[in-house]
Amino acid sequence: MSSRPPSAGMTLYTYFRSSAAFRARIALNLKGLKPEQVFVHLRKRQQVTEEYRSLNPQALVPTLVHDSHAIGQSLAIIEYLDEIVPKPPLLPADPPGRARTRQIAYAVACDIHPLGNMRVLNYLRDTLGRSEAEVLAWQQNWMALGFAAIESMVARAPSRFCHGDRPTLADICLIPQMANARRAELDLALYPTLLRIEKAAFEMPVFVDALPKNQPDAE
Ligand SMILES: N[C@@H](CCC(=O)N[C@@H](CS)C(=O)NCC(=O)O)C(=O)O
Repeated sequence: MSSRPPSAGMTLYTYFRSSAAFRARIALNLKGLKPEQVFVHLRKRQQVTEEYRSLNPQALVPTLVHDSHAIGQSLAIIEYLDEIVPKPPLLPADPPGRARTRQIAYAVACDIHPLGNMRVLNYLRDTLGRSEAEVLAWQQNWMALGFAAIESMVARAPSRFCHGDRPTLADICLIPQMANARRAELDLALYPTLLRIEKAAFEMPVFVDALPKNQPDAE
């Protein structure tokens, strides 16, 4: 049997403030993986270079390169990690639990996060001529709508984390989005269950170590 550690040959292309990269960092930490990191400075537009696009044609972070396979999309990266390192599992064992976990994760990753992405906000500013106050209101509107729904989903069957007593894909998506919400000055007091889950998450070093402020490229 090979003694090669699973993170050998693994590189994460990341940016400290990216919440999609934050998701990948939490998943890597949960799996005990320590890839090399390459920092892609989004404000310096390093994501749109030919070199980076050759890895990730969407020009978004994160990208995970493993054994010369380049994988974009944080959820694809997280599922890949769960497949190559099955323990601890990032989804519950039962199909209804898996579906519920994915429902919460996708509510963040498919419906909240894309509307607050840098290029979307820059389009509002630069192409549509919207003011900073309008851009902030836009972000707060879509986050508030999404968080209210997730609060209702998790409050129906409350547990330590979004689903059960250990972190899953749902928490991996939720916690970085709550960091984004704070940056957008959203009042999180309206979501007490989410705040309680966030508190539980930050009792674990795997979440703390993945925080933007704890990354080598943090400014
Ligand atoms: N659905 C993608 C979203 C990735 C994404 O939006 N990344 C942002 C940072 S959080 C980005 O690279 N933005 C660059 C830009 O907007 O130009 C994923 O989950 O990986």
